[in-house]
Amino acid sequence: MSRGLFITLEGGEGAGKSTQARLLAQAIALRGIPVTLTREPGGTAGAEAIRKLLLDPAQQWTPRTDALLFAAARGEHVAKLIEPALGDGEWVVCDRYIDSSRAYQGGHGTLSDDDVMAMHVIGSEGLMPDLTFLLEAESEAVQARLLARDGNDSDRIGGRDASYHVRVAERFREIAASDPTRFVRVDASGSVEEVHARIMQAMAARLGEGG
Ligand code: T5A
Repeated sequence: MSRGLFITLEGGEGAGKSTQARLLAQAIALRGIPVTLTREPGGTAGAEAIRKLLLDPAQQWTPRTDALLFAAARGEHVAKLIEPALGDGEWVVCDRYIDSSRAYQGGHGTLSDDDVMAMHVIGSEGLMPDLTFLLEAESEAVQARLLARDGNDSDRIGGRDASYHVRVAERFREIAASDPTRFVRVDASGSVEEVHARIMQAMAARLGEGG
């Protein structure tokens, strides 16, 4: 049995990753390919418990603890869900993965990209996706989406100021530029259906549908 394809979706808050991950997994399943849809932080009971700690606004983790907790959650997720599924020949569609840690925890402030990748090697044996979609949308469109969904509520990380998110978007672009074979940058503006169509266009070759 051949190993499954590991696909991740990345980008800032409200770019539409969860929506597009769900649609992509449905499209893959419709073609008769076994697929697991999952997310980070989370995906297993233990990693979901760590997610609660990470997104609790009452906690003030240091940047190092923060990065270690994300790496620990990922380690559980990879060992107990992602790796077994890929080994069984299933495709895995994951809403955020290591590139989120590189963009949010690494590359600026306390930890370098190398630090984050070193934690990834220890926590998850360095497992990298085969294909990563970076969803990029204008911040005005994203704000409107999040306001419509959440009102004024937001989690600890999503609640940070605009300049923080600009830096994160910049980091994502740098990371994508450093690995153009793995990354596909997707214009995430427009309707849900339009964005899905762009992703499916980029998936065509992988699905054996030409294009
Ligand atoms: N984090 C995560 C790290 O710091 N390091 C890490 O290693 C990891 C893994 C996760 C937080 O943790 C941080 C990053 C995050 O801050 P989360 O709640 O999972 O927290 O946050 P997000 O992943 O950003 O989830 P969001 O739900 O906020 O964003 P999505 O998934 O990009 O957007 P989605 O699909 O939920 O859509 C948001 C809203 O917009 C609508 C949807 O219906 C929804 O209401 N929508 C659209 N509306 C109009 N047009 C479209 N094209 C639309 N697409 C979606």
